[in-house]
Amino acid sequence: MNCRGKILALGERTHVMGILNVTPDSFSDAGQYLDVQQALDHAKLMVDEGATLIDIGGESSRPGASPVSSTEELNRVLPIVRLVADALDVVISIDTFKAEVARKALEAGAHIVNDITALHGDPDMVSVVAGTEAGLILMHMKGTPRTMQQAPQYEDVVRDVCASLSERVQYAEAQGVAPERIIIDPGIGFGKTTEHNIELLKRLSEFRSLNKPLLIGTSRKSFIGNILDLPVTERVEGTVATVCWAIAHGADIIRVHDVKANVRATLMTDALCR
Ligand code: 8Y7
Repeated sequence: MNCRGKILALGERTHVMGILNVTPDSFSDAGQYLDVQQALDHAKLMVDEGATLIDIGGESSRPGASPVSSTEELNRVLPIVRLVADALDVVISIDTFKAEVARKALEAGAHIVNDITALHGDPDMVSVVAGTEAGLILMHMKGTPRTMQQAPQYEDVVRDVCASLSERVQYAEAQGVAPERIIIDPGIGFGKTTEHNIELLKRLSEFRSLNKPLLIGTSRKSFIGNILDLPVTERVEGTVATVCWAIAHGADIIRVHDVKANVRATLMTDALCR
């Protein structure tokens, strides 16, 4: 996959995307990386540990989080996108659903747009992506971050999410996004109960029918906390278990906070299943 000149060799191995939150209220790294130097150090560490992508986000998508303006989001992410792009040989994704933030982040050196609304958040997003050679992650979410955990219901969660992603892929392609630059993601935890998340993972291989690279983000999420009865700081092993399972059932990219543990698990799982 070629994203604005940067090559991501998919299929041969699983790629690990390290999470770089630049929000004062993000749910597991609260306020730790607001400082740009600290953020760069954290990105460097993740790359040293084996991350081949860094996902930079300036707005918390935690359930119930309050929205931030484009200006505030840009103030948070742009300096860091620039620094990471200059200093590190890594694929940068910008976690935003705002077209203006995406456009400026791509200009500053990002390669992929990670849109958790799958182009529902901003009508201008699709043309920003189509007008560049950026990659696009289409993630499924039911509702909005504020409302998504209010008793989500599905007829068949896997079929519903598959159908929704398929429709979003068709829309993106019809609007000019290159088919080979689209990545899909079922959006673990976004408008899903613990049972829904487990069902999505159990039947993950059904997403292969969409013929797109598959990204999975389970890192430290509540369903792991619910099953293990552990707080967010104690979910690494649970996360690793889901990562190995996801790779064995078709994931191409995994999005995680704890890069070292998950890279080791990924290399081992790749040796067993690829
Ligand atoms: C995901 C994500 C988050 C995910 C993609 C968290 C931004 C919540 N989760 N993007 N973002 N997939 N593509 O717990 O699962 O990290 S934020």
